[in-house]
Amino acid sequence: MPGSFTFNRRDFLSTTFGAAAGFSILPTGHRLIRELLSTPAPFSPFQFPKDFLWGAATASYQIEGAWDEDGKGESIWDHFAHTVGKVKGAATADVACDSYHRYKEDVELLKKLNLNSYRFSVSWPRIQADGTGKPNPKGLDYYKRLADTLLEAKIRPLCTLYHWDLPQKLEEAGGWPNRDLAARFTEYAEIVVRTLGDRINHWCIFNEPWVFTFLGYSSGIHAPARKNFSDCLRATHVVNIAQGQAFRAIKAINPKLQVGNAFSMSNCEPATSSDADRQAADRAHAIGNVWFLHPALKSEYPKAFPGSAPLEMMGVKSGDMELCRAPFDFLGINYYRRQFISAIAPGEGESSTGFHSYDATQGALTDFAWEVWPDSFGELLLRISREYDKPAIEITENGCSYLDSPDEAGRIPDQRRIDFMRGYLGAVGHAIQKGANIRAYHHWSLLDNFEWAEGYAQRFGMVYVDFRNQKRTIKDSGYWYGKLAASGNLS
Ligand code: GBH
Repeated sequence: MPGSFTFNRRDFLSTTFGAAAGFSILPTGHRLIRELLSTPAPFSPFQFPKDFLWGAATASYQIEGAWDEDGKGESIWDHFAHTVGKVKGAATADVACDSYHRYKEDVELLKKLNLNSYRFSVSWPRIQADGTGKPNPKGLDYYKRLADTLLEAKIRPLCTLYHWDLPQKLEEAGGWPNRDLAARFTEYAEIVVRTLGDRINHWCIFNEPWVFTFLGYSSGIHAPARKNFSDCLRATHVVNIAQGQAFRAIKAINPKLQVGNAFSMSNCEPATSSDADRQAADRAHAIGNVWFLHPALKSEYPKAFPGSAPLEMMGVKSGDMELCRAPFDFLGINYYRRQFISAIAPGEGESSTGFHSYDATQGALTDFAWEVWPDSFGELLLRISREYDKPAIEITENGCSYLDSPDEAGRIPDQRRIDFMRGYLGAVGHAIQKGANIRAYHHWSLLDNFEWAEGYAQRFGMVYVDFRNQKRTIKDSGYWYGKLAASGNLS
């Protein structure tokens, strides 16, 4: 009944929350789940192309530490972690992996793993403590040194301009729902690219805009911990504008620079074969996967609601959609797990709006209780490839948390991570065979690190970090991945 649809804030909240944090669990034995069971495709060996890039990814706040050194300002994540009750175990990233001081050791690790691409991010408050004004030369120097060390090691730097550490002062000025942020961000992007664009050719503008807008401004489980739905929607629009403006600003500095973004994506699988569930899954895909991609490539919001998008609530003005345009040179995709999507909430009956999102639990679960289901990754990659005309794709993140720690001999036998990587890289190979143009894979993460609201309770690294003394030890999965990177032969 699209004609009679009116935008209902409460419905939307409940549905988007489900998708946001994976809060809903489909009850075991619920009739929906039985229709979903599919058999995983058998693994098939794959020889990756010679020029395929093998990488690892990290982010400034999660690894750097040195939170107030050399003129760095406070970020919303410093503020959040320093607030009682926000992060598990009262953990902070004041020190984290201390990569601000140990970056050379970390580049050595990348070399040992035979990797030729490293995705890292720049901390905005290191460059502009308050988010405006003159750049801090010491902050810029750090990233110059890091980039030069990578280049000497023949590792391609892939630099993300924003991986969630907004200067706290800008949050106090209204944060991402404030339209001024688009200009502030563009100015910051220009500073970084003017300084580092001579040595870094590949850029991601934002990391996971969906996550930092929805979890930061709507569900509040991430910094800046606001719980205001219309603020969140406004933030998504400002971020879309910022994305377009930063894209043009970078190209104006040097049109040869390759500019992309890192989108969080999750295969949205209808809970049953009913039309209602299929449509719900399409809406979940529109909001969760392409809300920041569609405006960039098509100058319009995707069809996420039974009616049209709540443009007024989002603060969309005439001419804005042109500002959002960003014809990316490549799409970065961060992929972790699929979601089951239903139009029906168990026990609640039919929902005329939105969708309900459930964590799938058919496959094995990681220690973060995320389902391992590689086929869903291949499907998502082929869908994006099909719907956006075969763009160049880089996997900018993919990984899993397992808590394996050193045995008596000091070795870390994390076979489950090896199985995960083998499965998910198999899915990448499968998608390439079917015509997707995928040129790089970055494992999340190089190091065990500060996992946001989870603190140090999750370990995503191929390298174990002993946070008592900062000792790094390559896990078995790291050695396995290193061999694969050298041969390109997944078997
Ligand atoms: C990516 O986020 C991030 O880019 C990276 O920084 C992070 O370390 C990595 O993945 C691993 O998480 O949804 O209920 O499980 C992925 C999105 C958002 C997933 C927060 C974990 C925690 C709450 N992440 N979410 S829940």
